[in-house]
Amino acid sequence: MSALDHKDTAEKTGLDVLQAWDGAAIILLDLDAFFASVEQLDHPEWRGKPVIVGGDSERRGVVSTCSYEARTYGVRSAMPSVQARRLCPDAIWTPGNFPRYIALSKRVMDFMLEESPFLQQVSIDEAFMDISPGRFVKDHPILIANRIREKVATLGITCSIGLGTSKSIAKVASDMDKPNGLTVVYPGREAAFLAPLPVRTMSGVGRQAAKRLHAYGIETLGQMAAAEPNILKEIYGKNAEMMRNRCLGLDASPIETETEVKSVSNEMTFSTDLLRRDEIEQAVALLAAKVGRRLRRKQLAGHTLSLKVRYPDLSIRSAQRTLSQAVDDEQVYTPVLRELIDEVWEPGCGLRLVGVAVSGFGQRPEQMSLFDELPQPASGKASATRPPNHGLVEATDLVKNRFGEDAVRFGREFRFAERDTGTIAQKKDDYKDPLHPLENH
Ligand code: TTP
Ligand code: MG
Repeated sequence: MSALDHKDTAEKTGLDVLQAWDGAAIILLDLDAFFASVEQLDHPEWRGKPVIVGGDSERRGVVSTCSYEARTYGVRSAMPSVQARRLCPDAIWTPGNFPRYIALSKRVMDFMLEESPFLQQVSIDEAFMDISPGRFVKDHPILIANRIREKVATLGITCSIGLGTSKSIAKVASDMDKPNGLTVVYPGREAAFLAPLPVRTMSGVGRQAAKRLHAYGIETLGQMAAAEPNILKEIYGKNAEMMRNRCLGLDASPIETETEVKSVSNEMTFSTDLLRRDEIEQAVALLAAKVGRRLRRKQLAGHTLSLKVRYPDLSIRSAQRTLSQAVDDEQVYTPVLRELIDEVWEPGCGLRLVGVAVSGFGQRPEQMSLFDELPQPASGKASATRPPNHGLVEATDLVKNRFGEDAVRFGREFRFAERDTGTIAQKKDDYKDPLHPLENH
């Protein structure tokens, strides 16, 4: 049975009596041409036209994404803007509006959470969710998927959903009928669904792996599932059997609802390099405050402080310090970060970027150093070190929670507000493939 048959099944089942769903049910929702669709929503005059969200071609920018109209000209994500301009000279260009994309993304995730608590968001526009019929979820998975699609449509954008018994099936299925499609792979149909598809369709089969598979005449996932063990071993090492299982639709990787936070960080790139120590200290203090606020919001306190800088030649240096007590208050840790400046910077050097991170949330080191006089937490999660005037930070947090990020700003924040470049920097994590501890192999 081909993928299209499954699509038909999905469409028909909306009307007919639904076939019982026996087993796990996982969906992957992916918004269609996300940033570009939001731009077309917000600028009605751009609808039906090629729209490109991306960086300036004069400044060696790249395409973030583009509308489906622009895709017909061959424009793609991550393409150099110069090339995109050549392919589609009449396109409408926009640098994008990241806060707006985040707000809409959050609305979509909230719609999903109305259906099941087992959500794993993997990028700004993509999330897995476990909707296996059971204790938390009562309705048929197809009803749930359609309900989510309808709610997303009320926002003025569309999504595509893949539904199957595992994450890898849901992921492959979500791509089969874009935009605005629902592709269902019923339990027991996994291997047949995957068999005719090109190997590249599967998470974990990158360009290099595909090349090597092609050299053995392996073009489809069915052929890959039936490949000689040695071939998969040569390409995937100890992950060979896991990959074979994936090709058979036997992937068992669970939904990871709580992506464990490993560090909280913030960085700024400056339109003109920072040259003076006082400027660098101010940048560090501003970033430290932002990180502190996020730590407190997440109720995290960490032991390790990191300072990262990038020089005009784009090289990076960083320095770390581990404290005996967990910290979440910038009044406590900014002085330490200031000391770290000397480890990464010398007078006369320009800095293009400064970054601050707090990590080490779990550990409780034996050794006391910086805050020897403070009591160690007795047990459980490390509690944070608090200075006498911690109340000021808490009061500021409260006002910002209520009235927004700009409600309270210290003098130092104004000085830098106009200097960062305002580029839309997506966290690398946003693109990580949730299924692939394999890509590095
Ligand atoms: P994708 O889901 O990969 O792309 P998309 O939503 O634009 O298109 P599709 O219909 O094929 O799903 O990425 C989601 C958003 O992330 C995308 O709208 C823009 C952003 N993005 C980048 O900024 N750079 C990139 O290289 C990619 C792939 C995405
Ligand atoms: Mg998308």
